[in-house]
Amino acid sequence: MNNVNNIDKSNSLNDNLNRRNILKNSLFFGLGFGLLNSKGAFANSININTESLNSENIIPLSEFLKNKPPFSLPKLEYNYNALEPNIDALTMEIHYTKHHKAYIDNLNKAIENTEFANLNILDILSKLSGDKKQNATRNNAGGHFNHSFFWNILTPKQELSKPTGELLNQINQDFGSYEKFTVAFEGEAKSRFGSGWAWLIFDKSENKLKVTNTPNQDNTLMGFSEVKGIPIIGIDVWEHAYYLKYQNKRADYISAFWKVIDWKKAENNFISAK
Ligand code: MN3
Repeated sequence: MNNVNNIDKSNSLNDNLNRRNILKNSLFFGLGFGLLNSKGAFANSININTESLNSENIIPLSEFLKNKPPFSLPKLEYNYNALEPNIDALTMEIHYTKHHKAYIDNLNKAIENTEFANLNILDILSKLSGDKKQNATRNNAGGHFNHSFFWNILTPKQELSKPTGELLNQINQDFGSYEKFTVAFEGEAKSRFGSGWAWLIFDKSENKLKVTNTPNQDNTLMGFSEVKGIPIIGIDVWEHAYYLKYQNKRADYISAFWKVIDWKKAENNFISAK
């Protein structure tokens, strides 16, 4: 199959129209808007991994929300070793080429001939009811979104060691200080029993940032999620995300995560989410 057909090749005017439609039709327009707008700065500041430019990797990571079924692995915009020593190259390679790829392949199989067959990833997530019959779609759609989001929020060349601007203001307002926020976020990441994710999310209904964690590949965009919100940053705390380098020391991996966050993208996510 030719995945080129799945990419929205519209010009900038159509892009703007599409964004307006997304804005009208989806509570989660902000996330896509932020991710799409952040592409330029991201791509300019890092090494493109040309080895990953095969036919399945033609969608830039920053545009993964534009991808439509059949889903494909978005192009990682840095080398596997680019996040060393905080995240090691072998973990990155296996995590991206094996784990993330498997979620995508299994998602494509799970949605065949179902109500989800022609939906983009955000619509799939929002339509999940929690019914057990949807478990394959739930696990693999979550896996695809979460990993795409995670790769995109990481940077090999961190320009800001902590949030600034509007995001910092809101963090100060909702958590008291940046330091108190990091303690709360790390608490979510450390206390997630077994496999899952920890998140900083924006709850639009309460106009508030929150930290939370989700089991397995669940996230706060899923229709049935008790805690709902638009992800601003998130960390994968499955053992496959850190075990080769950190073994049982999840806390050390979480500490290292702060050194590879792209806070400009996080702020873009926040501004768009509002
Ligand atoms: Mn993972």
